[in-house]
Amino acid sequence: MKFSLHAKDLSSKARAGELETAHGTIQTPIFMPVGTAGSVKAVHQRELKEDIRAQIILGNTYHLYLRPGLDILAKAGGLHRFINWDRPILTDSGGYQVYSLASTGRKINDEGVAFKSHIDGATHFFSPEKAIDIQRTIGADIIMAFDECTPYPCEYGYARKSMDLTHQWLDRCCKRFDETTGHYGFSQTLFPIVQGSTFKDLRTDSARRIADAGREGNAIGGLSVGEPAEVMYELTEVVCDILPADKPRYLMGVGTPANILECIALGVDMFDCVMPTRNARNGMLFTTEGIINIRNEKWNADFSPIDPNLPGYVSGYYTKAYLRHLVKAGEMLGAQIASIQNLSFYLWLVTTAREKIIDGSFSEWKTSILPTLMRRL
Ligand code: PRF
Repeated sequence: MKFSLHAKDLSSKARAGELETAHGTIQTPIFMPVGTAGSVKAVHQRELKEDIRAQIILGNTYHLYLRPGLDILAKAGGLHRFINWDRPILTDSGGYQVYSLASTGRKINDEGVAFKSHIDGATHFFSPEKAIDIQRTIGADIIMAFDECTPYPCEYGYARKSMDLTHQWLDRCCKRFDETTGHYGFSQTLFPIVQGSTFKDLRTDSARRIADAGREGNAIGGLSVGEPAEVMYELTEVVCDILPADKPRYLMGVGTPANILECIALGVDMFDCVMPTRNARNGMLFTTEGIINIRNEKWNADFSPIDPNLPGYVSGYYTKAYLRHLVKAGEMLGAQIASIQNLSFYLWLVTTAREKIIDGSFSEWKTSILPTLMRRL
């Protein structure tokens, strides 16, 4: 993997770069649509490429390991081949999903985490070594270290203990990763994850420790878990200022359009979040003109396009009134159109941010566009 910086904003810490992987080059800052179980919900791979212009998607170790399972993924020749996606993929390690999805009957110790499958209740065990082995078999370009994501709020004592455990697990992840090779003839890279809850001193310690691991990219976890946005920005800034500038920084599970622009301004290069797809399925649309609840009565005879300013096909082709009808009627096409709209918007957002960083107008653009993007229509 190779990361190169192409431009830096003068009035913020925003950067525009390029990340080369075995499955192609990603232009940063980038948003990565979440394809949890081998599918970005309600969206075809062709739409992801051609309409949404996704450059990299995410998969989840936890889900893929439980279903379809490693046997099938190995037989398919890895996740890229299984799902027919030839662009980059990143997999999360399971360190977060084990906490958010398998919360009952979970037992954590130094060795790893025992948890019950949310599908059939069967008990499984993830260790740092196992999380690496599984991600070798899944075969994503970028794989994540096994961590513990603390909840919010979190007591200082627990946050410190948990962070230390994440650091110990990182050493084990790195060792396993460096002792093994990719299964499918291309190389993978491992990103470690900063933790430390909402405590500046812990975040500082963790960021130094993660930087010292000397991997090709670094991630920030444990944020956007319920803390106020200002707290998230403050800690993101503390961490970004410590993580090496010449490597990509990935802020996990973030966020709203405002969160993304603010964190780009702090030096974050990569984002993922279920918000565009999950909210789409509930009828909440992100558009270049503001946020729309398409279930609202006011759209019932609005025959204007969903979003006239986006380049993708669905945004200009379908009307708000038609999409409202589909969503109200529970038609599956409603979820499809809304998901494509929201992801097109998120990719437009980061692509435009990148253009503005390069042409030197990012900060002014951010300030002028945010009220429009976040207003409720
Ligand atoms: N750790 C991992 N994945 C994550 C997170 C984390 O802390 C978050 C927190 N926002 C989202 N996804 N492994």
